[in-house]
Amino acid sequence: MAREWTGIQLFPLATQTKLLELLGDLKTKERDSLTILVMGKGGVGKSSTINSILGERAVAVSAFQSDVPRPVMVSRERSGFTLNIIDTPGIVEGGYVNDQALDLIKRFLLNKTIDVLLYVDRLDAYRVDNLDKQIVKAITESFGKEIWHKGVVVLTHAQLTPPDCLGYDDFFGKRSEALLKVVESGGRFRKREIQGHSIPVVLVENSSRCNKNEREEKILPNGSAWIPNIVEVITKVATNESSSILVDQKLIDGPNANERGKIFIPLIMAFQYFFVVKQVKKWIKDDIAKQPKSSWE
Ligand SMILES: Nc1nc2c(ncn2[C@@H]2O[C@H](COP(=O)(O)OP(=O)(O)O)[C@@H](O)[C@H]2O)c(=O)[nH]1
Ligand SMILES: [Mg+2]
Repeated sequence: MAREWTGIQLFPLATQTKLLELLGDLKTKERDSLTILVMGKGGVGKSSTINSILGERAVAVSAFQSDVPRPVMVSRERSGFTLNIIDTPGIVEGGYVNDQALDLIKRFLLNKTIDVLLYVDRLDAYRVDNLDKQIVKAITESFGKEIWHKGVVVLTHAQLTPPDCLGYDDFFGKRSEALLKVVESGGRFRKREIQGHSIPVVLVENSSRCNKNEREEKILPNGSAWIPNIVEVITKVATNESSSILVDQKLIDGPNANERGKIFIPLIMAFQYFFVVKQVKKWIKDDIAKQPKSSWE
């Protein structure tokens, strides 16, 4: 059941106007609902970003462990338009992708259609590592690589002074490039597939100390008002030429789950016959031969 999206009225007027304009655009494209899936490591600001977009404290935020270890969907309605946002627990634990958490998310999403995937990480991280690759791979294996055509990379903690005398835009460029490379390799995209399907990267600053412009909108060091910007990118991706992702049982089971490995069955049976059955038969025969004859035989 969707509640009224009242948080929108708490935004500065300029933001409200822009958001209502974007919702209006969606309605002209005959979209009266959007479902956004939010994923990423724990503690990167997934829940905070959702709250910022909705303009209310809709999901729990914690500086430490995620307190709700399962996905939650928040739905808000505004003049006949429904926005669904699915918050998920971080899928990384102790340096590994947590398959159980991933399974939980998949089951939660069963029969839902994802219009946009927000892949969240922090802007103020200087390296990408194998773990990032593993997360992207896990998402790709769970929902198919097409999910990235509906993907947006979101970088939080965007109010920062870059290190090493780099300019803000240069730093943002370098960080985006590094992350997009991970997505491209973890999503197993070929060069050809990347062209024309570039994944947008957007900046977010959830802190209450985020700077504001003269219209009271939260702005980034490069001057852009980030809330209208992220919502605009979300609506663009939602309505791009790629189809939304329906999470059905087949998708959850993986490609040809029943077929997988079937061609090996004759091989395995032959192996069993020659190396197991024959050996066991030989042992039995030897045992019989070794057995002392009973006196009555
Ligand atoms: N400064 C700053 N802190 C943030 C930002 N986003 C999240 N946080 C803080 O980081 C911590 C984890 O945030 P949370 O949204 O719970 O992360 P999640 O585990 O990915 O859902 C909380 O203490 C947030 O207040 C941000 O953009 N800037
Ligand atoms: Mg969270």
